[in-house]
Amino acid sequence: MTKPLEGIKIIDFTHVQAGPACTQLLAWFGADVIKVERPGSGDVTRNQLRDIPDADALYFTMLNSNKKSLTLDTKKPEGKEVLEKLIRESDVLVENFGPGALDRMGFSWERLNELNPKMIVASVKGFSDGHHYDDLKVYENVAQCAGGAASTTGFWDGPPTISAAALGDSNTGMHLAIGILTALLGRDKTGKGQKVAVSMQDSVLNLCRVKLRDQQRLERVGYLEEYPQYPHGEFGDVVPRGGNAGGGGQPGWVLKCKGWETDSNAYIYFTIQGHAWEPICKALGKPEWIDDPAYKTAEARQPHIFEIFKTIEAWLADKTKFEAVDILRKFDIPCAPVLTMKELANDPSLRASGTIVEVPHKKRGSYLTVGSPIKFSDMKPEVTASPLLGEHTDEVLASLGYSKQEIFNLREVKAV
Ligand code: CAO
Repeated sequence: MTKPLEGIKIIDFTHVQAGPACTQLLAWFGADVIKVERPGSGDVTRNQLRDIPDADALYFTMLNSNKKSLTLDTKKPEGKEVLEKLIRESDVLVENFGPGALDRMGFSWERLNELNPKMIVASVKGFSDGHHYDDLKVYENVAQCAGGAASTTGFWDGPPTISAAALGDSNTGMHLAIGILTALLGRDKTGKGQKVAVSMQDSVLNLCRVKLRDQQRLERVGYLEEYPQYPHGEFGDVVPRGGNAGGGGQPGWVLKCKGWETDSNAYIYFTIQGHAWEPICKALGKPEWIDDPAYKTAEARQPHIFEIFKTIEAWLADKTKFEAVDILRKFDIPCAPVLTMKELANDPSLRASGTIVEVPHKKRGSYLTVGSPIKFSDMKPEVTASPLLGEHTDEVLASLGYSKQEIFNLREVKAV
C-alpha cells in the first residue's frame, strides 16, 4: 500500500541526533529522505562509539534508517549547484547545523525561499532565534540544563541531574516533525512554504511544563504537597528536585523487590492513586488501613508516606518485580517493573508490535533498533537499514539529470 508521505521529498541536512530523529520518522511514514553528507566523512555519528571496526556505528544506524545518502560538498561551487537543483525539486529541507552555518554556506531562508517558494525549511537550534543565547552550539545535556529538566531531576541532596531520555535531541526532533507536517498541511491551503524552527531549550521546557506549574504554586503557597520535602523538609523559592516522586497529584516511588541487594534493577514503580486506596490496602493485606483516619485520605497519608512505602517494600520483599506487578495489576494499581535495556531488547510484546526491530545491514549484519512508536491501523512502518556513506549519490544525481560523465567530473573535483 502507499504510505501517507510518499511523494514528499526531503533534503536531510541533519547530523548527530536531533535532526536525524525527525527525518527518520518522516522516512518511516513514506517520505523520500535524502541525507546530504560531507564526502569522505559524512555524519560524525558514523564514527562515534563504534563497536565494529569499519562499519557504521549504531549511533548512526539507529537514527538514519529508511534514508538515502548523497555525498556533497556544499561549500564547493559545483556542490552548491547540485544542492540548488535538489532544492528546486524538494518539498522540505531539514537542518540542525550550528547557528549561522546555513547562511554562511549561502543558503539563507531568503535564498531558499527564492529558489523554491513552496519548500518548507525546518531547523533545530539550541536556542530560539533572538534568544540571548542564540549563538550557542548545543548538545543534549546542555539543552536539558537550559530547559529546566536538570534543575528538577535527581535527589534534593545531590546535584542537578541529566535524564537518560533524549529530551533535548530526539524530543526536539519529534517537535520538528510535527511542525513540518503542519507546514505541509498549511502549504496545501496556501501553496506557500514556510520556515519552521524548533529550539532544544523550548522542547525540553515543553516537557517540563508541570515544573513551571509547580514554580507558580510554590510562589503562591510556599510548599508543594506532593514532594518528599512536604511536610517535614524545607522549601526554598525554586522548584526542588523531587527524587522519584510522582509529577501529578498521585504520590509514587521506586520500591525495592526481592533481590534488590544484588540486582540494581529489582524495583517497581508504585503509584498510590487516591481513589484506589481501598484496593491497595486489599492487595497489601492491610484492610485495617482502609478506614483508619491516619491513612484514609491523601492528605492524612502524606506526612507518613515514606512509612507507607516501607510497609509496601516489606510486602514486596519475597516477590520479584514481575511477580509483584502480576499481583498488583489484578487490583488495578498503576505500577510497572523497572525494566533494563536487556529486558526491553528481548521483550516479546515489543518485538511483536514492531517497537523493537531487528534490521539487516550490509556491513554490520543485523542490529536492533527502536521502530515507530506510533502505530496506525492501515500502515505498519517498515524499518530498513541506514545507508552507507554516499550509497545513493549516483542514483540521486541521475534523478537530477546528471549524466555519467558529469557525475565523474563532480567526483574529480571532490564535490561528491
Ligand atoms: N559540505 C560542506 N560543509 C558542510 C557540509 C557539507 N555537506 N555539512 C556541514 N558542513 C559544514 C557547515 O557548513 C559548517 O561549516 P562552518 O561552521 O564553517 O560554517 C560545519 O560543517 C560545521 O557545522 P556545525 O556547526 O553544525 O558542526 P559542529 O560539529 O561544530 O557542531 C552541533 C555540532 C550539534 C553542536 C551544532 O551543529 C549545533 O549546535 N546544532 C544545532 C543544535 C543541535 O541540533 N544540536 C543537537 C545535536 S544532537 O546532540
